[in-house]
Amino acid sequence: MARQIMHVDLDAFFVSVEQALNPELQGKPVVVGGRPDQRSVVASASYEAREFGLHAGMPLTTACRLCPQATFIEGSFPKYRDASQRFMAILADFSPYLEPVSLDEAYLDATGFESIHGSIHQMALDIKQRTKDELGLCASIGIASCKVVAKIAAELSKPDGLLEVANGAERSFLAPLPIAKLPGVGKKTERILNGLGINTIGQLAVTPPGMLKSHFGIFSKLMHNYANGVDDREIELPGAAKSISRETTFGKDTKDRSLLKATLRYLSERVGADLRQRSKQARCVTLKLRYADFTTITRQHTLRQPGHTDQTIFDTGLRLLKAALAQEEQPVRLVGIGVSNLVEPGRQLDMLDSSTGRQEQLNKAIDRIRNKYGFTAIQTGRTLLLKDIFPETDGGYTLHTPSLSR
Ligand code: TTP
Ligand code: MG
Repeated sequence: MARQIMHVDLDAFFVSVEQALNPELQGKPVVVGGRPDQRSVVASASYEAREFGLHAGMPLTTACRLCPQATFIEGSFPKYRDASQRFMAILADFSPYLEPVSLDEAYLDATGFESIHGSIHQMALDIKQRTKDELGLCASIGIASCKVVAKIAAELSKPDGLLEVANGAERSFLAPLPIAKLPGVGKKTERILNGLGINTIGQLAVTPPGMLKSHFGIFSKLMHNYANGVDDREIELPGAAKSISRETTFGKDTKDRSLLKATLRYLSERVGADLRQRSKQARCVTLKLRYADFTTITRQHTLRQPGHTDQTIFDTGLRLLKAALAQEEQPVRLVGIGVSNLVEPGRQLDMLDSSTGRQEQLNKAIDRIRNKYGFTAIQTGRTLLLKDIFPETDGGYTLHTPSLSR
């Protein structure tokens, strides 16, 4: 079944909060950012001010020249934070699958919610009504089968808009739009694409990603997918870790390959255990190395299939480690391994591969024993070496620095 993703974004947020608190400002050109004589830029412009060409990021001096009759307000962050919290609380009443993206913007998964509200369209109208009644603010909403299309729909619907893109109509909806409408396409990317004769999202959609690879590297595939309305990103609930990593600084800088490998194995097992504890799979593995002179490098590899076994993390990390060491003479001061781009476990092609299936079974058994008796209850071949080298670490507990980044 197709998902129903909503993107909700408040119109002229900072300005609208000021207008809600001071009705005299309503319907007028208003700018939040500072006084016109300040060397600052426009943070938010009312839609009335936008008619004079004002927009976020414009120097206030320019804004004042274009629209001297506007009211310029310095703004106060606590007011906006308060409004934002109340806005998110309203959204949370509608769906627990809520991902706040910024102060005035959130994604919501509304799949299957039509039975509660009559339709998803009605649900969006209800959200808009409550936001208006309780906060005096206007929300624009895009509804589509994925995040990127919902976001673009919300943006196009502004102000006070509601735009629904039917499942299956994503490509034809996106096709005529200029590429700058695609999230992530900034001025520089736009220039490069225009240089290649690509001006619309539709033209980008039919350009083979291989043709863009020399310009945009790994992002070419992502751009291609987005341009085709393909985006399988899930709603990320706050508090869900975006990445999991562990690292170790050696007591003494080292070039000892066995020690580096053993440490990498140990760290991979810790990361793998964390990942499985959270019932996640990772698409990306990152190796971090700091050399004796403190130069720090990271090397990343995207897995063909998302994985969560210790072996997958370790094997990938080891390949990256070998490649990095081949290019550097210096001893290593720190080694770290991390996983990111975390996804819910889905049906996996790799499960058909019996060696992966066996690894999963093995990890399950090890996790069970470790959960009961502690992480060090089981030492795998490589990490046993660490016990001799760092006896004081009890096989590891003081050795690692866990890090969950959000
Ligand atoms: P936006 O949602 O980008 O802008 P907006 O809400 O003012 O207008 P729109 O109707 O187009 O959504 O950003 C939300 C708030 O974030 C905005 O009101 C002010 C703040 N902001 C800045 O402080 N600096 C900036 O450069 C931008 C773009 C926004
Ligand atoms: Mg906004």
